[in-house]
Amino acid sequence: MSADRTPSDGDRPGRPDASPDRPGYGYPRRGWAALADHPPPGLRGVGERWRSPLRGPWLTSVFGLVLLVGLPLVFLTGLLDYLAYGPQFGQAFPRDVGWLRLPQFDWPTRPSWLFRVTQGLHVALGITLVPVVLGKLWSVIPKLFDWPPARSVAQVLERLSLLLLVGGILFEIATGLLNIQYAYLFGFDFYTAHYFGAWVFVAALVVHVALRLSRLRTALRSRPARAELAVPRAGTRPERPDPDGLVASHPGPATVSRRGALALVGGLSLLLAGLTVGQSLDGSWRRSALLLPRGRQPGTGPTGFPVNRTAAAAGVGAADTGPDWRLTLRTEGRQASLDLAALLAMPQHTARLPIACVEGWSTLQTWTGVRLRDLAALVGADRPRSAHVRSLEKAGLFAQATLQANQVLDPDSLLALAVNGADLSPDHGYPARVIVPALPGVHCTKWVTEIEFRGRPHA
Ligand SMILES: Nc1nc2c(c(=O)[nH]1)N[C@H]1C(S)=C(S)[C@@H](COP(=O)(O)O)O[C@H]1N2
Ligand SMILES: [Mo]
Repeated sequence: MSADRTPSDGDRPGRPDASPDRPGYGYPRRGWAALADHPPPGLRGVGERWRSPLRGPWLTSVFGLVLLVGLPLVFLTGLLDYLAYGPQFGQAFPRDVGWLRLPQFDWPTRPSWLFRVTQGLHVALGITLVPVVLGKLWSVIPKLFDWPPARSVAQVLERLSLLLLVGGILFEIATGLLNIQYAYLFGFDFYTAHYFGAWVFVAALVVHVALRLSRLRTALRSRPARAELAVPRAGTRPERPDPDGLVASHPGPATVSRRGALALVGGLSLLLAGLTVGQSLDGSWRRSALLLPRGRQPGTGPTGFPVNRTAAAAGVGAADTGPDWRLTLRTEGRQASLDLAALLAMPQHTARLPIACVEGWSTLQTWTGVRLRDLAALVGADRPRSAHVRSLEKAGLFAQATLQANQVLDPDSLLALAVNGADLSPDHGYPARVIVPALPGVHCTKWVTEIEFRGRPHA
């Protein structure tokens, strides 16, 4: 059904330039005012092209409210993930964040699923909100063609904040999605770009919310959600013209109801969530993670869980991990060298702990091995301040990692020699790998060859 009113531009609030009451109306205008009357050819009449009667403050505010709740959660879990990397050891990227430095604390080891949840939420919620972001952009698209581009200082500042807001969120989505697909197509460091991009976006979001929150509240109150969701397509009418010009000046007939539009966006979000969560769940769920190639089940048996980097890719061969393999333990002035038999002769401890990859996938497995604190005690480091772990892998960012004191001393922190009752497979780090509760997967070093305990033992 078509609109039951035919408003002209002159009726519309918020476009004073076109008002017949304006002094000088009807005469050719000069300077800035003339610019307003002469949009560039590509923009001429562009506002009229967007005629959906669904567009308006209410729909925009519904999307806005969802994002207002969801995006801060994505941001906060992102910051937590940064802190989990151990920025105090220079392990988080970007290393130097200037005055954006976050309060530093030792990332806890309990609950052991902490990083699994913060990182899983960051990635899954980020993906799930993509359709809502697109819905929100669709709902405000005529605003992006606002003309004249600069009407007042306030309008210029607002448009600038919108540029950072829209540009910021699209940049975060693009870099985030490429990263979890392991597609490093960009010529810059992902972590640095994603980190600073997030701050740019959040700064613009704060400005945007400060400017718009009261309008969001008014718009949501203008149409009770329950009543609006009961309206079918045939009864769908445009909202009243609004000062922001979201409502089309010549709305066309509704091709879908507002509830239909919301169901479409919500349905797409659920679909994306459904294709994502499997990467954080064990069992047959994992097979549903169609969007996340690395989070899927690589095989069966005790070592049939995802592999980040294979032994072959890491350049670790059978010769390195055979009978000549030794674990070197170091601390100030002391050193010990153990072969696999010596490690297996030490007290073995079993713990059920997750590996949670920064790219979003995670898995819970049962690990058996020697406690890190027992290894520290072996070289007299009863209370080390940190431990530096090195892999047989020669190059690469993940060939080493530094652990905090609490991560060394936790009774479930292991140099694992077995998983689910079987020897580690070559791809999972044979003969020995680190596994620590709540530690990002990236620091669970595989093919360990040396651990150096640092910091004076306390008296
Ligand atoms: N030496 C070494 N250890 C490593 C890595 C690596 O590339 N090299 N990848 C890390 C990452 S990013 C993750 S998520 C876990 C994955 O462990 P898995 O491959 O056994 O599942 O191993 C970690 N340990
Ligand atoms: Mo990882």
